[in-house]
Amino acid sequence: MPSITTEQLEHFHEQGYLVVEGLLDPETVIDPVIREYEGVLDRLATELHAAGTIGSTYQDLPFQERLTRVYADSGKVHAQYFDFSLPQGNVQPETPFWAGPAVFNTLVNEALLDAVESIVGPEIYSNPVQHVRLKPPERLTPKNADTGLPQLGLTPWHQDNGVVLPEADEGEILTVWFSLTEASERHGCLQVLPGSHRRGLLHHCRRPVGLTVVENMLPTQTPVSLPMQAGDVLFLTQLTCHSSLSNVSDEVRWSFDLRYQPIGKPTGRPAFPGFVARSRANPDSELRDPAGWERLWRDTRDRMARKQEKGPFNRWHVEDAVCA
Ligand SMILES: O=C(O)CCC(=O)C(=O)O
Ligand SMILES: [Fe+2]
Repeated sequence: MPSITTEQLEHFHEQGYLVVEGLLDPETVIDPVIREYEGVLDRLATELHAAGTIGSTYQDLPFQERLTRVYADSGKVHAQYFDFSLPQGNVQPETPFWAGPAVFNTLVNEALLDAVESIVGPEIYSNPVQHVRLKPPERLTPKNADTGLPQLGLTPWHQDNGVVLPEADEGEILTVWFSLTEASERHGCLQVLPGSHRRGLLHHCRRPVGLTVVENMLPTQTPVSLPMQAGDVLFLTQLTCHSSLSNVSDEVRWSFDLRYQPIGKPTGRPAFPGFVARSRANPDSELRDPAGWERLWRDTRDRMARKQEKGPFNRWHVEDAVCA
């Protein structure tokens, strides 16, 4: 059942974003995900220790501190190890990813899909553009040797339509972002430019911090910060300009960003696998098996590794004149 009120829906369409507080239950939805990732971190720490890359497995530390120490000690942010997506190039047969059952259960969570249904309609496809982002305290995050920037820091201003292929331009892809822990400004929460979704797709350029709206095209209004608690959910249109701040706290900012769209439309990332998350018209087509979802990603990894697929994954080119 659609669960967003008319006022909330109006806000979403007017402003290009909407925060729904307390949509996900921390105890029954978020805690199982946290427990699942504790196992993933344990495996990473054990592997790195066995390879002599880190001096301890730090097994007595709580998750956030353990993650930060493992990253710092190994000099590397192992983001791909935790992500439920694949890299956009150089995929290998052993490229790690995590598409576990607790993660899958959040993707098909009823309360979440009810809210998504309010915006996307009753035929809902899980678009494969999705990430877990474990953003460690910036002062403890290993730096990129070439740029001197933290290996995982702020996210620069962009529109999500800018990070996919033009095949998705005519459709509606909804971004769903939530944090598993507190995401205050100090933790590096999201920021939006309200109403920026009305300006169409802006030109993006590849910068050292990532793909970003070309500086002189970004609307000059004051950004709105969106501090959120675990269980609050943010919805963004595919054209809303957004970014995230640096994590200047002592804790990890731990978020999921997911995408949903109407069934049957291009996803903008055809190399990766989506699935039917909800279909009122054809409930039998819904994917309900977490192992089946994991297999979709494993098969995709094997195919991409075998064929050495290279993309493209977006439409922007380094040589674009406006990026000079
Ligand atoms: O979590 C972040 O820092 C950025 C998230 C984002 O850009 C997105 O969810 O589309
Ligand atoms: Fe984004």
